[in-house]
Order: sequence, then structure tokens, then C-alpha cells
Amino acid sequence: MKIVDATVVVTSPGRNFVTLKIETDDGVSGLGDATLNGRELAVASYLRDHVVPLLIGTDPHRIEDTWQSLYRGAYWRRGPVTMAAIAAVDVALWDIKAKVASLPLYQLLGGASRERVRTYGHASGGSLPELFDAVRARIEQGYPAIRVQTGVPGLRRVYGVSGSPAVDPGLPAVEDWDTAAYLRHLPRVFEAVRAEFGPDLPLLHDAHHRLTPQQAARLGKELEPYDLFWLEDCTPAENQEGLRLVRRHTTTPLAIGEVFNTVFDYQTLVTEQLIDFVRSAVTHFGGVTPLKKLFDLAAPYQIRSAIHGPEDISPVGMAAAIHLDMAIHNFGIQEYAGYTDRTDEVFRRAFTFVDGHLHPGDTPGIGVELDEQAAAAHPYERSYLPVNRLLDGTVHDW
Ligand code: KDG
Ligand code: MG
Repeated sequence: MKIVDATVVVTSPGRNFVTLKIETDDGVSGLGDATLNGRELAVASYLRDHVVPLLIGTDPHRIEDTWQSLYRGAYWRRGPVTMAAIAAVDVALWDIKAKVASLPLYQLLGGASRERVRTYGHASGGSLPELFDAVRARIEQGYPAIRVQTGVPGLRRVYGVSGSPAVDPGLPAVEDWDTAAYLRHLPRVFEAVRAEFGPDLPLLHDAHHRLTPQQAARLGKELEPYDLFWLEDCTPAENQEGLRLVRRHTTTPLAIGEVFNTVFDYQTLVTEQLIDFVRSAVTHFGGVTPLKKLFDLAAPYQIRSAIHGPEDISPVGMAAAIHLDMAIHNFGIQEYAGYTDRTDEVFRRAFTFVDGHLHPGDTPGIGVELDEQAAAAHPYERSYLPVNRLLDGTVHDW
């Protein structure tokens, strides 16, 4: 069996998605997600201009060898563009292998370790009444766990709270930030949410890389009475050692890793048991092959999976995640933001979302087909993630 063609499809059914389609001489094809939010065309070029020529004529069954040759062979390692491109190849090859075996991918990863995959959804509000309505809506949709994001008094636009449109369409929106105001406000919000929804509902929060270790330690301690399922990305964790201070001062569980690309980003965090959940996406971590290895490394440290699954992971990347979630033992939770009808017309998927739980379906492969005609009706639209500034105008982590 040989790879005879590989094409990159960029489509924007409401938001941009980059998909790699690999075709073989047997007529079997596979899909991989290469979407890197705000930098989509860089990955499309990396694939089209540099990776596709290397794939033609090779054996699609040699997944490990292909992964190693793309990672080591480029000499320039790591980074989100490189690893999203490698991820797309890796997932497309797993899709092909599973289709040839006539099995859903999770069967090749060890088979089902559970009946279904537990998820969490997002709720946000500028004010408490808005936030309560959003939490109620998620509960009604069946979500068993909910991420809570809130506006902060005195700030106009804050991460995770809807809106923040760009002043010039196609250029980054500007959000604002004041850490002291946030640290004063957030514990009061969780106190109110617990009072409204009771002690049982698992609640999560994403600090989105904005705090110093000292600030994160204080916040984690102040949130302890509200029993969070996790506090996510409390610090910019490129400085892994910074988590030692956070860990020493709080028992609030910690989740980190959606911007990480390789196992080296996690080395200290995992081996010193400084976190409780790893957040990498299949799409940004080089695919199913390395993410499965990371989960296996994390397991003896009692660290569980929590694969990143916001709107900017395409249904292809999400499907690959759900197959992994089904198979690994140390599964924790899966983030699931859902998709619009327009996206569902472009990506036909076997995975289902019922009562707040996902199932990958039993279609051979990853269970997603791309309708290329529908995709072509939604051409790429330039878009950026927001930029975050302190009240004096200084750029801050977003
Ligand atoms: O592209 C950036 C988003 O994926 C990110 O902001 C979402 O933090 C996020 C999350 O936890 O889903
Ligand atoms: Mg996050």
C-alpha cells in the first residue's frame, strides 16, 4: 500500500479549519486536523510545501516511522506549526490503518476502557444573573461538569466572556486585564455559584496563563472552599518550576498544557506530580501517537487526561480525541464545545453527544468524512485571537 496523494483543505464554516486528506493506491483515504487558531495558513503551507512531497510513495501503515522522520528529519523541532502539521499526518494515517482493519480507531488503541466519555462545557457571563443562566443552559444540555468564566468589574472585555469583537474585522480584538481586580472578584463568583447550584456540580475555571506563581497560589487557596474540579493554566507554564510554589500552597487541582507541543514541556510537571490533568490536544501535540505516550507517562503519577476541545479543534481533531479518551485508562474528562450546523454539513461525523457524554461511534477509522464541495463554499477568512492589555496599555498574556 502506498500514499498517492495528500491535499490540504482550508475551510471556514463559521471559523477556520485546516484538514489534511491522505489518499492511497488502495482507494482508502484518511483525515487529520491541522487547525492552529489565528495561524491557519502557516500550517497549511508547512504541509503543502514541505510535508506532502515527503509522503508520496510511502507506506501509510508505517505510522511510528513516519512520525519520527517528520519530527527528527526536519532538524527544527517542536513548535505549534510543526507539531500541528505532524499531528494531521499522524491522525490521517491512524484513520487509514483503522479503515483497512475495518475497526473504529479506539479498538486499535487497546479497545474501550469505558462505555462513554464524560465532558465539560463552557458557561460565562458578564454579571452573576447572566452567568447563572448560562450554567443552567449547560445543565439542561446535559453537561455533567461546567467551566465558569466571568466578567470582572471595571474591565470591558475579558477572556471567555462572550463578545470581544474586533474594532476592525480581520484584526485582533483588544481585551483588558487587571489581575488585582480579578483576584478580588473570582472567589466571590464561585461562592455565589456554589450557593446557587449546590455542592455536587463539578466546576472548572481557566485563568488563561495570567498569574504569577504567587498570585496563582493565593487564588488556589482562596478557591478551596468551593471545591473546584480544576484551576486551569494558572501561570504561563513554560516555566514549569513555577508550579512548585503553587502546588506547595494549594490543594485545588491544577490542569495545564493546551499550548504545549511535546513531552518535554511536561517533564517537570509530570515527574514532580505538580499538576493533576494534562490538557494537550491531539491536534497541537503531534497526533495520537505522542499523546498516547504522554498519557502513559502521566499514569503512574496519577495524572489524568483532559484533552483540549474548544471550538477551534475541528471535528476531525475532536474525533481522534474521543477515540483516545475511550481507550486510555487514566482518562479524566473531555472538553466539548460542540459544533454549528454549518460545520456539521462540512464534516460528517459518527461521534455522538448524548446526555453530556461523547461516543466515537463504531464506523471504521476515526469516523469523520469531509464534504469537499460543502467545504469549498466556505473560503478562508483571516482572523486573529484577541490581544490582552493591562489598563495602562501594557501587553499581558492572553
Ligand atoms: O485558540 C485558543 C483557544 O483554544 C483557547 O483560548 C481555549 O483556553 C481554552 C480552553 O481551555 O478551551
Ligand atoms: Mg484553556
